[in-house]
Amino acid sequence: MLLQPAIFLTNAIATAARWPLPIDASAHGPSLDRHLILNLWIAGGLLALVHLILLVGLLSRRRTAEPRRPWLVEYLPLSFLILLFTGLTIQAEILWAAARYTGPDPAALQIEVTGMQFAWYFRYPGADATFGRTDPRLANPGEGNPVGIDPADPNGADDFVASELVLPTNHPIDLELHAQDVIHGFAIPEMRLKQNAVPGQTIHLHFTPTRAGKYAILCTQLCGSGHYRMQANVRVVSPAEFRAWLASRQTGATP
Ligand SMILES: [Cu+2]
Repeated sequence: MLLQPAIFLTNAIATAARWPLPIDASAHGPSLDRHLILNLWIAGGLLALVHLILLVGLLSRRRTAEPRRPWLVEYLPLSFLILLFTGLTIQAEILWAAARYTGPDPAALQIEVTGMQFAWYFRYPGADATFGRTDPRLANPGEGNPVGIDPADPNGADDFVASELVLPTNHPIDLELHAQDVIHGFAIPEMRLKQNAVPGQTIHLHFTPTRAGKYAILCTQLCGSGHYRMQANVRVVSPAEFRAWLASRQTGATP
């Protein structure tokens, strides 16, 4: 009867020991991982402590009419826990805000990300580094204009839209998130990024990829019947490869 819980516990410890986090491919990833692991250790330690106290209480079975020294057994630990969790929350908020509210590097590469049922599209501003106007009424994936670039705006003439996000290593990136229909969840586990794309809102997310490779971009919000296949790739390449890819796209050649 005790065999099943024992197997479960052994598996849980073995999984935790291997620590199956995805690899870290962004500059801000290690600080988020450190905070996550610190939280897990603290929560695990408190869980063990609570069960130890419960066990000691059950086994000792000492009863007194009035609790003695309540400040020592109640108020002091409670104050410590309030301080601890406030500190952890503030630190988590600082880490979260660093990718959003601190503002990107002025030299960051601007890319517009649009989520729609059921695909991600990535618009690059072209040689003029300026995005052209868009109009949702012009959006037509079947005619090669999935985000609705307005042909009347000259700034949009050199914009191009890719179905794969290509980024150079060690260069700051500023993503501008949009959603065309419903809420989509933009997530790249290896970049430690996760942010909802909300219709009618422009949400910025900035980061620096540090490791070349190909990683999956997921949608983490149940956005409709095709949600399961709403995926794209991010390909992080060397700056020279990125320049070559950009040049091939700007001249209209197939990458
Ligand atoms: Cu989606």
